[in-house]
Amino acid sequence: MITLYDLAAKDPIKYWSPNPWKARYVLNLKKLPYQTVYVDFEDIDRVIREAGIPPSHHNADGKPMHTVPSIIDDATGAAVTDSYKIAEYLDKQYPDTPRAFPVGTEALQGAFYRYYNDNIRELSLLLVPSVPDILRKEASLEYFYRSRLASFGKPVDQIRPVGEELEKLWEKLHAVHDTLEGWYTKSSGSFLVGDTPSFGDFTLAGRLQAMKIVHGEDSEDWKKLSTVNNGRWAKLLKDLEKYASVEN
Ligand SMILES: N[C@@H](CCC(=O)N[C@@H](CS)C(=O)NCC(=O)O)C(=O)O
Repeated sequence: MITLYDLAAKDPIKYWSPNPWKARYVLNLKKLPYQTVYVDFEDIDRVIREAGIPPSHHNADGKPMHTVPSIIDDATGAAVTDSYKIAEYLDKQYPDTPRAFPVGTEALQGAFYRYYNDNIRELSLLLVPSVPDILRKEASLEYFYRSRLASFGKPVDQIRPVGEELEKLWEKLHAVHDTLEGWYTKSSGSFLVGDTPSFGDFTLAGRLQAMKIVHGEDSEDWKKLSTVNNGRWAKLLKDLEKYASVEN
């Protein structure tokens, strides 16, 4: 059995966090049996470390940091962290299952991932201020406010841009999605690689899911994102629905 470590949220939301979403999509694509452990923000570093999973990165001050998603695979004893590495591990370990990185697309996946992550950062200026609404514990809120003040340099409730700055942010986000739309239009199917869902689609969908779940389906932010590019991104989530279950 594989154990997936994911971020907790208060009822009725179960899972929402963009990076764990990618691992969940991959596990569902492969139909591998797994269980999910939901961890509150303030416990992530300790719980993942105590589970024997390596750090995903080091803080600016050199402190090793543990993050979700992480997995432990009882069948092999492997402990893997980072959504990309988890997908690579599962492709290698379970070669008879559908691949997150279809053969021959590895370079494309890497380039797509790099472009997306480098250009979508500003989306977090919309996402982060709304995250406190869905956390389930007081301690999580305290941790979240403290850690985001350190990383964003301002209090969480001042992160969301307003007025002209908000307009500029949306212009940038639309431009990024226009580029993605251009690439998807060239595909022979509805996914990045024709009719085959792959890690690139999951990367995008993970962030879209987070926006939709954290802000809510009726929110202005989700309406904006889900209607640009002729509704392509809402359709992408729909097309991936069968890989979006909590557990298989
Ligand atoms: N590059 C990593 C990023 C993982 C990451 O940043 N995870 C966040 C949740 S989406 C986390 O665990 N944060 C812990 C914290 O903020 O303390 C991946 O793709 O898995």
